[in-house]
Amino acid sequence: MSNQAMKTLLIIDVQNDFCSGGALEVPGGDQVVPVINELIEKFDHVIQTQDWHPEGHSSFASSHKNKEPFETIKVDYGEQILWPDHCVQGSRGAEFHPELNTHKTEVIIRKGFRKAIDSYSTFYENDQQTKTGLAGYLNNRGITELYTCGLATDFCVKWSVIDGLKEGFTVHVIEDAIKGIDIDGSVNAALDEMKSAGAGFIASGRL
Ligand code: VGL
Ligand code: ZN
Repeated sequence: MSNQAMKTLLIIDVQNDFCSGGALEVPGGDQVVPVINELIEKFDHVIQTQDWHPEGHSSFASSHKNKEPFETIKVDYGEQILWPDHCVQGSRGAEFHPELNTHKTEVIIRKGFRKAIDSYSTFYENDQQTKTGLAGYLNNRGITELYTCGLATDFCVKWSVIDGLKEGFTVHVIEDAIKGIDIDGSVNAALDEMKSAGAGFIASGRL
């Protein structure tokens, strides 16, 4: 099969908790939904990720004494930002946005399901070592090129893009199909980091 026929869309974490009214609302998060629904039609293969935490996950501020959301703590694998409880396994907040078209999705990679470790990237958990299996899956199917979209630009999108490049994939970011949380300029920093790592940027209208 030609490369062109393997064009793959990777949709990151378009879940209720990251959309309006959600526990970890990304400003304008819902706006990516119609853009992504149109994009899906233009791709041969669609993969989704789903943030999927057990109750009491170590990334939740509520799991730590005297900690508030958005404070940072030191853990074995470095620094961890503490979040409001979000994307709890089986909860409505963990479900995909009801208007997102998921029919074409071939595989859903769930992440963050180990209590002691967070996972922003859909390739490795936050220790930067434990693999999710996505690279193996893609290699197995001969998929070499990914077009990335979804939430949040400065966390799960950024780390998925950077680690995808590290794993040897060609990675494009669909610039009008991502939205970020933006903590102290983290969206602009993420865009710079993804560019320096070798990601291509493209507008959805050009696909
Ligand atoms: C995310 C923070 C915590 C994301 C997930 O999807 O970007 N951010 N969990
Ligand atoms: Zn999370």
